[in-house]
Amino acid sequence: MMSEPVCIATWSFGKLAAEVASTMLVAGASALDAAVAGAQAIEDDPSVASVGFAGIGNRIGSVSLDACVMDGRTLNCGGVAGVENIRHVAALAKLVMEKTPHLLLVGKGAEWFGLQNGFPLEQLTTPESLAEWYRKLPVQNKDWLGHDTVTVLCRDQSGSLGGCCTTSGLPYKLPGRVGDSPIIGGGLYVDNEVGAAGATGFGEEILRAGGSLLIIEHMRNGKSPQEACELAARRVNRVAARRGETPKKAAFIAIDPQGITGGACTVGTDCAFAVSRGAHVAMFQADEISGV
Ligand code: SD4
Repeated sequence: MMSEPVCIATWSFGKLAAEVASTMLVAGASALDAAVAGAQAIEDDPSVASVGFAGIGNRIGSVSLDACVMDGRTLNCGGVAGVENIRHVAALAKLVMEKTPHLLLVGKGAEWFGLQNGFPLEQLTTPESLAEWYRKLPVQNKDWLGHDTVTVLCRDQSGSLGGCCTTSGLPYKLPGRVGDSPIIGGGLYVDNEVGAAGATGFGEEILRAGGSLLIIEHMRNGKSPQEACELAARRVNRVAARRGETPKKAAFIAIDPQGITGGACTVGTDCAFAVSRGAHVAMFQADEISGV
């Protein structure tokens, strides 16, 4: 029996990712291919200052991209981190998955691998993105600065799950800093037996709390996608409370093999997400969770 294609993607620009992914899913594409194509539309959009081309730079003004992908059918996965001259890092992560025995390539090694496989090397800053970087330099990462990663989770017509997470990471991060987004189990985890989950927000806190794999394991133990995302947000709150800190912004999305979706975030994260069913895309607001 054919499954209804479903996609869930983070933030308001997730709408474009869901539109692109759902068009592909309806045409019969695999969940992973659709997720990567959806994410790539955001990587290509210079008006999104937190993903791909024209992302906001690190402390020294370089754009440094992170991404990963995972196929829920095979548990095949791959990631790249600290990539400074290739824009389509989601596709590059997929190639790491397909063509190497490794899961994660970083920096110059990832760029060399991309170059060997036909990815063009390019300048990822634009005059506008550099001007924006300079304008916000005085506040740096003391504030959120609207910095948002796109995580795209899909279920295809065969009922299989696939996902992708791509970002330019926290703005003004130290050179070499890597967050949760390219880490399998951090920014993304996909397992057809259970579901798919992804994260956005402060990577340090997402990883400290256990990341996306935490959501998958809650679902494996019987929680719904919504309950599991709420538990992850609570865990972020709890970890922060133990450390005497205010919880930082973090949001989680998930989908199960039946196509049921969920989304939750810490208070003040204000995270919208897009869900497509068939070709229809609708926007939702992640529930803000204050408890621990
Ligand atoms: C990171 N998690 O590098 C990413 C940033 C992000 O929404 O998700 N922003 O920590």
